[in-house]
Amino acid sequence: MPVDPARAENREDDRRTVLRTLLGGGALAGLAVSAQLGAPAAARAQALTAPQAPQTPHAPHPSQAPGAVDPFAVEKFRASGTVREYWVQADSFEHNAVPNGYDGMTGMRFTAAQTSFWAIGLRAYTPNWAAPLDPDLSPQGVGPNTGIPGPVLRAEVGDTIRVHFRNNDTHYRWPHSLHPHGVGYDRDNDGGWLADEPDRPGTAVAVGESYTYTWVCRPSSVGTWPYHDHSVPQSIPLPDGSASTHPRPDVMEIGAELGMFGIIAVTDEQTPPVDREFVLFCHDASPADVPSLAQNTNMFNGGAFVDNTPTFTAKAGERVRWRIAALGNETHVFHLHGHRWRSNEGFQGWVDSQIIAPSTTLTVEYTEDNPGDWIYHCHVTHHMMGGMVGRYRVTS
Ligand SMILES: [Cu+2]
Repeated sequence: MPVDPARAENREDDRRTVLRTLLGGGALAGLAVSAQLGAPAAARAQALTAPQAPQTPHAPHPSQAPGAVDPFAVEKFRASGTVREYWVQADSFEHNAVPNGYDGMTGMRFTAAQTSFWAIGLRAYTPNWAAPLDPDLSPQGVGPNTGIPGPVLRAEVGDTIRVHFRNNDTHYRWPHSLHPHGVGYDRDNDGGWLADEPDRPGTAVAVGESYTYTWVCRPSSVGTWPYHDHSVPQSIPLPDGSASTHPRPDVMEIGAELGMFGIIAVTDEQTPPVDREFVLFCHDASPADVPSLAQNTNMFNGGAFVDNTPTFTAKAGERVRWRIAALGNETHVFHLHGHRWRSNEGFQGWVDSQIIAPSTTLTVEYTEDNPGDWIYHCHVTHHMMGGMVGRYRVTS
């Protein structure tokens, strides 16, 4: 039976809604207990069980609980009428992941030749790709717009995101595409290339060509999502100019390994406003795929090691949100010194480290209360040594 993508998406949304309902505190479990025990007993039971409320053993299945959402309900896209238009271009450029040549954590030094490669980044432009947009690091902004990561694509639930994408990869001259996560789209707006159907629209945009993607923001689209190149697999020739002799020389999503990715941020009326929003992309490139690199390079936003990765800043009292995404071959642990926040997924509670795997995301929120010079890093040792360390500077 063919799978209706809209229906599959609806299920995912409703699961999240159920989770949110459960997370909303002990209210749901409390209601269930009241129904079974009568009011005074229920009050005692709730007092005893309050800290473990979501684990109450006699709670009905979430889909049967009062106020819960039917996990099989079909979600409707209700258009707000707002179209968020972005002009995005893939540009190729020489990129050094360690411009200061120094790992400030271990003291090791690198030459530019060891840490440089030809990257492909995504930049936001004025209409018709006339001029790159200025950087905007505000919570509503596109970000640094340096190419790695690509611009933050922002929208509200009900909005349509329209991305006019142009391939200006004049170095590799490969076809490219944009594939989004989290939003609604049909197959002509998916961007995922398959050898089975190589001519599907929008999956292999040739150099010099353009394609317009249309994505809709359903209630299930709220949150932080990645988008990235998902076009034809390719390989970079070895330094002597020869092709790899590996039986599968071509690398899937090599465009994303070289920098073609960014974050989609979808908000609704429940999304709290913040004073600072940090966009952090975790990604890696290996000498096996990118032969000019001397070692596995583990990057935050295209940089490796402190002062090459972003230095984020905040003031005590500010509401801070990190939107974090990962792509590549590795699973990471985001750790921030001096801070804790409430996990809104997986383990429910206070955390200071959270696992993030390729194509998953984290939305970390807290009120800043700890002035000082801190670091954030991946807590996988080899990834720290590969560059995944950055600074976070909090002033009072
Ligand atoms: Cu890691």
